[in-house]
Amino acid sequence: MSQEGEHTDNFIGFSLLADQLQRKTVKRGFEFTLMVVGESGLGKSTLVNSLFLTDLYRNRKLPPVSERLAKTTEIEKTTLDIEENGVKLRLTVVDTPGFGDGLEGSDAWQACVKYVDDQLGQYFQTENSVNRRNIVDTRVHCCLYFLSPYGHGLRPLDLEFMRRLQYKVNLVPVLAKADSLTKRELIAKKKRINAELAEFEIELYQFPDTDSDEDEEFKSENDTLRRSIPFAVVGANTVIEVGGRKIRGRQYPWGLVDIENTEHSDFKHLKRFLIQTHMQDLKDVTHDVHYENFRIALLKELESVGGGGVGGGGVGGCGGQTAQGEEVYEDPETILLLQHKEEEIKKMQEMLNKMQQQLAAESK
Ligand SMILES: Nc1nc2c(ncn2[C@@H]2O[C@H](COP(=O)(O)OP(=O)(O)OP(=O)(O)O)[C@@H](O)[C@H]2O)c(=O)[nH]1
Ligand SMILES: [Mg+2]
Repeated sequence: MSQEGEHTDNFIGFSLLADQLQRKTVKRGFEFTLMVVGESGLGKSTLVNSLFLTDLYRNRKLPPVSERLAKTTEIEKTTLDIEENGVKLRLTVVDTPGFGDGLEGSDAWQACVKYVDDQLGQYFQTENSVNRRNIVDTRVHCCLYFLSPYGHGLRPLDLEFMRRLQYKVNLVPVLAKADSLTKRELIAKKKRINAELAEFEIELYQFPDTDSDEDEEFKSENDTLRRSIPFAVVGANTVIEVGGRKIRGRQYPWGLVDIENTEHSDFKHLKRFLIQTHMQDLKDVTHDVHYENFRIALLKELESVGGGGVGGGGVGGCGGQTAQGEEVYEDPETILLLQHKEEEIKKMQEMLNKMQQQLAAESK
């Protein structure tokens, strides 16, 4: 559908979403939240800038590159209201601080998991309040997980992170800084990553199966996108003019990498996947699967808390069952997980109290 020339600086492409949507949604607007997670320095901030922000900042004065590329130190949420061909999109990008190869792993994942959980909890709260006509959906609809191009496959921290997030959010892995790999290395690395993701049973976002009556073009594009996982990306904030055409790219002594050129990276596939072809499905899966799991687990926990004890259900789908019968845990990871669950239950209890107060106030 999108041809050369269409991906100019002032066209993002989400208005093509219209055919996925009902008229009412188009009129009211569309909310979408994307989160980026991964090791420090892999180009998360640069990529979100390349994907959306530079498009949207085109009329504004940009701070110097050095300022824009500062290390991210806290969770940064940027919301942009954009309108294209009469379709409104409220896009939120959640940029998270990267973690290093030190030992701060558990702190790093806790902040991200908490962010995702808080949004699910907030949605639950508003959905259950009297005034629920204008629910603002801040849930994370997609989490891009950045993998290093330098290591051999997945790192322990990558596995840890993805395990914590897999049942809470649509996880989509990306292979960062693809320009540092040759084509052959890239293919080998993708293969290895996919094999390891399967071996460790990491639950990624599942592309929907295409129906036999669906458009051939759509089917083949869905397959291309599915096969691109992990999307090999190159980010760049620099706009370079080549032959009168402005492109976003990285300049090297040996040549130029045009990030939107599908020969160089999957950047364009990723952009299309996110804001054109699969945005609606990412939202549906968030609501029907991740939110539903969270809601059911929360209700179960609240029920058991109300019944005088805390059960051992998987809150928010952290995965796995706790042992039945004797509760003796020696494994530090299990102890940590239980502590985390206890904190979650406490948080839910607080949320329930707040909701009850709110309901009481509203019914007055
Ligand atoms: N070669 C190459 N360099 C990149 C790419 N993307 C970003 N960079 C560079 O990598 C450095 C780090 O980029 P950031 O976008 O700040 O990385 P980050 O993941 O947000 O880092 P933290 O905020 O610390 O988590 C910058 O100097 C970027 O210019 C890429 O695709 N290829
Ligand atoms: Mg950053």
